[in-house]
Amino acid sequence: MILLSSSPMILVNGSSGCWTTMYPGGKLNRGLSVIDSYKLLKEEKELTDEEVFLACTLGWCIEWLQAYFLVLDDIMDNSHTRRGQPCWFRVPKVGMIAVNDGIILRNHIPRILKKHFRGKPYYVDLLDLFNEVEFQTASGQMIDLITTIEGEKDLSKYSLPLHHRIVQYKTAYYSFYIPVACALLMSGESLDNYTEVKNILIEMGIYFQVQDDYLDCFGEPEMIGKIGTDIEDFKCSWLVVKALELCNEEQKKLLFENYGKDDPACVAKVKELYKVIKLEGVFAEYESKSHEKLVNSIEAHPTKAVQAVLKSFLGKIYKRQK
Ligand code: DMA
Ligand code: MG
Ligand code: MG
Ligand code: MG
Repeated sequence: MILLSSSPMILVNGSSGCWTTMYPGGKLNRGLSVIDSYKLLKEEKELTDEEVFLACTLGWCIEWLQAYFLVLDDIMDNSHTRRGQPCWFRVPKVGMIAVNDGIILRNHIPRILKKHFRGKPYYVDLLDLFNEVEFQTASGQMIDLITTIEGEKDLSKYSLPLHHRIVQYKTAYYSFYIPVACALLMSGESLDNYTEVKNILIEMGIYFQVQDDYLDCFGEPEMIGKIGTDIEDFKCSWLVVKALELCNEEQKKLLFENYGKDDPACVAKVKELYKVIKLEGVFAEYESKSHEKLVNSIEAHPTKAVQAVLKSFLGKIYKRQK
């Protein structure tokens, strides 16, 4: 497998056995954030070629982590498309070999770290960071999945605190905390001194997953590159949690009867109900309030360089359409 850090083109020796050129079609936000954050932490100083290379390498490690999670997430969520193409496990020659491909993607991380960071004073901290974040994400995925087990589905258990716990673990650490943590370690910082920054990044991650839940239902598949499955999958999505808060008894009955059914007519009824209770407007309000709260927390941070890192991250996701 060859990584070209300067372009989003990757050569992959996939399970089909031949060398193919893949255009991943992902936004690479997580990976690019390492280099962006590192540049901002260095303020005016010009980066050396080695620094650029190492920051890109860590960026690619995060993209590999993301690819591994997504390949497996699409199997578990029974999804159809990803990044505008069929999910990897839907490719006929691949099928469940995708599970092993996911493991191979994941195994590249410690191998890349060993190759390029073994001699660095922060090597052990990097390994520990990737292990810890993988564990947090897998724990989030576990809570996300066990609430949807057949025979144990119970909409009355869905609440904002449960949603908060799921998305904090399944999304925030690997999407928001790890890119900045990598840049901080490369700058020689100790992560113990950055708990406030971590908390802001986790809040940003929660906001990002609420957007993901919103786009699952209201986004354009051509734009987001995937077809939503949260309603069919009985997911504890921000939308259903809000709907439960806003529905009258009759509407609640409709939700209980139609949510989590793999039937287009049931899905359509749920989407119609979301329109009737004006969830799009509720989301728009949540979006601007969250943004305001995040900006206030960022501006309360004492260092300008750290503020710049957080603002740049927030700017990339505010009102995103994909
Ligand atoms: C994503 O949750 C979490 C991980 C760890 C991949 P999701 O299933 O809502 O993501 P997507 O909407 O991209 O399938
Ligand atoms: Mg999914
Ligand atoms: Mg999922
Ligand atoms: Mg989703």
